[in-house]
Amino acid sequence: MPDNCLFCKIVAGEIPAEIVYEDDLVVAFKDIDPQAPVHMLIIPRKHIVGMNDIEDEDQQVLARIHFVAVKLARQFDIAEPGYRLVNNCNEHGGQAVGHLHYHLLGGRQLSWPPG
Ligand code: D5M
Repeated sequence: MPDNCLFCKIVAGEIPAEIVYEDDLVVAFKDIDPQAPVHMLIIPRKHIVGMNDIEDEDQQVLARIHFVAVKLARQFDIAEPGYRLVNNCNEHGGQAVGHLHYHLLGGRQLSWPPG
């Protein structure tokens, strides 16, 4: 793992986080700066910088992230009336942390288009 990756440190347990789910491929935890009543991040254990760095071998982890998003949406009671799963990619996407992550947001009406 890269020395300076915040989310690798959360995966390794070196930085505390409110973990809501983990398995062999992914970890999910509450966002430190929530933008909605429910706001969690779902990340691969493997260090992948961002969407543009996904490789063939990562298809299983990407499928797992979607599966876990639905599981958490149901668990946190946002499956109905709905939620959003978001990846921010690079500068124009608004990506601040260089370890692939998906925001699971819900619990309020989300607007469209995004800013
Ligand atoms: O989103 C990066 C997200 O990461 C942003 O919503 C804050 C969140 N964040 C940053 N540090 C932490 C820690 N330590 N715990 C939980 N959440 C954190 P981006 O898509 O890169 O803009």
